[in-house]
Amino acid sequence: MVNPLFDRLFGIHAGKATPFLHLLNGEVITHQDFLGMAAQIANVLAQTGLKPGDRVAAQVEKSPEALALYAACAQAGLIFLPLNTAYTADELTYFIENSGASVVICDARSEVTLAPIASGLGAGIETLNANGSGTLMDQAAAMPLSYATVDRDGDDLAAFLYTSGTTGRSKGAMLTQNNLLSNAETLAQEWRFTSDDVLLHALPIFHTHGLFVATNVTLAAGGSLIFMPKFDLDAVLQHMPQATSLMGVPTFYTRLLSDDRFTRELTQHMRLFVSGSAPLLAETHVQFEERTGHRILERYGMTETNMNTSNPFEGDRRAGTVGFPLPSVELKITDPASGETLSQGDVGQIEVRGPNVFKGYWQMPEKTAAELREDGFFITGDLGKIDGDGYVHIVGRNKDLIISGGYNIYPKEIELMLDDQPGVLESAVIGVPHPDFGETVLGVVIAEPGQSPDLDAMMEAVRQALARFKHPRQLILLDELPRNTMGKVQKNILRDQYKDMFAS
Ligand code: MLC
Ligand code: AMP
Repeated sequence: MVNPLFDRLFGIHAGKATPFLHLLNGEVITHQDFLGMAAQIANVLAQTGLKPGDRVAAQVEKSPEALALYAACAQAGLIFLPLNTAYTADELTYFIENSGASVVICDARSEVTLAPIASGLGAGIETLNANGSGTLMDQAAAMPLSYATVDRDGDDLAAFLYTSGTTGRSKGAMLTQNNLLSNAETLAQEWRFTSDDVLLHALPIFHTHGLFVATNVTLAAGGSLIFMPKFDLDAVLQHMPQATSLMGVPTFYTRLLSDDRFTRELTQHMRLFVSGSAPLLAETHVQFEERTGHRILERYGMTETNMNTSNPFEGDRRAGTVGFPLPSVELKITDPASGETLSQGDVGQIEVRGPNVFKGYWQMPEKTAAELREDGFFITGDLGKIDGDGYVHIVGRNKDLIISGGYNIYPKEIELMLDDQPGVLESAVIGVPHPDFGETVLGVVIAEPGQSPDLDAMMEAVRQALARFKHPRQLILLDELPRNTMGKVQKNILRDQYKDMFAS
């Protein structure tokens, strides 16, 4: 009777009255309390008729109950499908339909909009609000504090995370129990996590970084989380003296450095700062060390692969690099055209293989085949090189992607919308440097001959359809797009032209 993910991350803490979640109101939820909550939710889900392998779509605010829902899915053998709280009804409809979710769990405020969508797609609906209220926990309250853990194999699916694609259609990355577990255990060891660790948790829990890295690593080590609803600079500064570690996107670190209260003294009790999800500027790394004496540990990962590389815990954490492949992860640099492995030092596409690499995209065998080779290597779409000391450098992307504050935005999705608007001939969406978010979105629009598209109306159409973080900060009307002799739009020229648009 086994369920590797549940047993080794959650079940091992059964009966422990040790703290797991420190909430900002002073309340502490112990490992045992948390397991009880998860079991109650698992009972509710099972009673509503869900069977192992069914998908549970959740668009809920960050709360202990939302995290317990993840544990409940693991215990009941359900596939957890967390969704960004910024997604609009249009975006959600696609995810619910594509995944074939059996139940949608949402904030009560979204229920009016989502209930008809869910029922139209044959899914049930439950509510879970930021304060833990709602129909899910109302039912859970009457349930037993234990649940007979469902047997699962390490190769069984544990979660779907949707990632956008270069064609504008999101793909459900299928992650197995072993993908998540192997990575959590490796990272806990590599980063020397123990039960004494207290991690400042300010990331969202609907993405790999906040859910599978920050949470799973802490669980694997039996440590605890200072569980914050979101990254709030004042709260992070206030609680840092009680913490030992922080995981964040580069925006966390630039925001901390922008505040004079962030001092060496404030970080005295900290042993580790980890950065990832987007490139950390070497200058941020240097400034951080000057201010605090700590060297940020940068690592590299993605939704489909969890974490691939990490700078060393002991040893030189090199600015501008993402360190070495993790134990049991193979990484090679290949020629994008031929797929041949390149010589050391040459720039090419980064490919990875290991127990961390996902199973493929849900019901998209062609897209899976295009990115996941038969021999198990996954083509990341990132461009990089390995230097003489073995450090991996990410030097660019072979995919048209913008990363804003750690969120991925695929230009194609926005371009398709803009192209559909009245009077628009074509458009190009690019990422330009932004002091807070690293990159931000800029839309360039070309009018049909004799037309003058209404840019405000276009922005309104985008607002209705797409999550806030994907909205272009500005739309610009141009006469034509720069193209090469093959007729391909030269986005690099546009990026260069507008690179200082949002510079501080
Ligand atoms: C919020 N906004 C953003 C944004 N986050 N816009 C662009 N990019 C973002 N990342 C919007 C808000 O809705 C708001 O809209 C306005 O921008 C300003 O908001 P803010 O208050 O300044 O932002 P804040 O809420 O503080 O959020 C910023 C942030 C957050 C950086 C703290 O985005 C965040 O937590 N990012 C982490 C993302 C993450 O977990 N990525 C990991 C993916 S996994 P308005 O309407 O007020 O103008 C992965 C794999 C790996 O990549 O390797 O880890
Ligand atoms: P996501 O699809 O949200 O998981 O984002 C994954 C992408 O984030 C990767 O393919 C990289 O392009 C980028 N990324 C993650 N970590 C880093 C890092 N440390 N440096 C540069 N880019 C990163």
